[in-house]
Amino acid sequence: MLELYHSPISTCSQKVRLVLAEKGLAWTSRLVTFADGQHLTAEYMKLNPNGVVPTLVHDGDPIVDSSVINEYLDEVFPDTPVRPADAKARARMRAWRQYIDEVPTPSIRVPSFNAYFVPIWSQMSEEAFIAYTERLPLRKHFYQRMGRGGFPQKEVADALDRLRQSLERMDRSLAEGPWLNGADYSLADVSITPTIVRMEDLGLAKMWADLPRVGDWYDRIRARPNFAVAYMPGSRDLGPSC
Ligand SMILES: N[C@@H](CCC(=O)N[C@@H](CS)C(=O)NCC(=O)O)C(=O)O
Repeated sequence: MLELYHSPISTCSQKVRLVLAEKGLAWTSRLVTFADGQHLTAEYMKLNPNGVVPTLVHDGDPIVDSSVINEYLDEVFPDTPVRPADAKARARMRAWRQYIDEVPTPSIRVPSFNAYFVPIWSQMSEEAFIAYTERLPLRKHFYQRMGRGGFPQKEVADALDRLRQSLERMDRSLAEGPWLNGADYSLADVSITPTIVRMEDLGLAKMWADLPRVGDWYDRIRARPNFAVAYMPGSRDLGPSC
């Protein structure tokens, strides 16, 4: 039995839902509401000591981190593979995943948090905000750097610069396409999809207007059957996100 602790709006949860849908796996939804602090309860932190979503529970055993969960799902449920069979192609896919986890994924949080979280934090007292951040096992300093007023303009500009670099890298790779890692849809495409969707939702789609291969890839990503399933109602609503 597969249970997924997740949130509709969470980009990391979207990554895992894309793979579950691609493979046509049945799973039980365990919604975690950030606004209620459900990700920080002692009970949830037993499953995921990082206090973040998603967490997959398979036959009672928790597996954490969206990239790890996705590889696990492909290992345990090999039908409709999302990793290439060839070892070198698989290494290239993992290099993509590593780059995506290191560069665009943390970068999108900067404009995303400013847009979605600041309206909430700005209504909190400084003491309440600091007290909240002290409870965060993974992001305490990240939140404190952001502060109740959001990230400064320079930090937003740097994040957008890194996102542009990622788009250019995608564009070069897609020349050999049709998918990011070559012939087949893979975890490389899955890993970057939520960042591109979030960019669109933040009004940043113009950043790939001069990169038609990225636009074409995104059209094909949205047309895949797993997309509509993974982007369940609420996935793209404005509100607390990450
Ligand atoms: N590396 C982790 C990161 C998970 C993560 O950052 N999850 C966000 C949602 S996308 C979260 O739960 N944030 C809660 C918070 O910021 O307090 C993964 O990929 O699963």
